[in-house]
Amino acid sequence: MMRFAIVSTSLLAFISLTAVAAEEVEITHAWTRATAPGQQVGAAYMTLQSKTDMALERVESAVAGSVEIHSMTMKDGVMQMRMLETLPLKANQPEKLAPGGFHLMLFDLKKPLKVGESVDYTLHFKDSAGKTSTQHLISPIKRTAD
Ligand SMILES: [Cu+2]
Repeated sequence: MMRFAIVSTSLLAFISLTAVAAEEVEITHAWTRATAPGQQVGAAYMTLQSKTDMALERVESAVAGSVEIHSMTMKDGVMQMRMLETLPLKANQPEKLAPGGFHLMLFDLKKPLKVGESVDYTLHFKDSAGKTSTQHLISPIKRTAD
């Protein structure tokens, strides 16, 4: 009986560890736009899909002084960019960050972003219960989405 109890406890521990390690938001089509020499601002794109209602709250990268979540809309024939406090992700509904729409804006770049290299990001999420989580992303630097 004692042995059975020990086995089932470690099995439970294993299951909960696996659950924590599983990534709750699937990140695909990630890329960061290459910059010209002297350019201080960059942009990054990706598709985010969460299994549950979630919000992207904050993004960090060592290559940028700050990273903002932006939307881009056409108003009276003029492209307008707006900073978002959070980017809501509906369960199982892909949210595309792509040129002309949502994007991450990188300010105060520490170095030029060169094609063939990559940028590391830390994405901070919060679910509808208020639980926060982070995910790391390695995004290749490209000239276009290809
Ligand atoms: Cu922007």
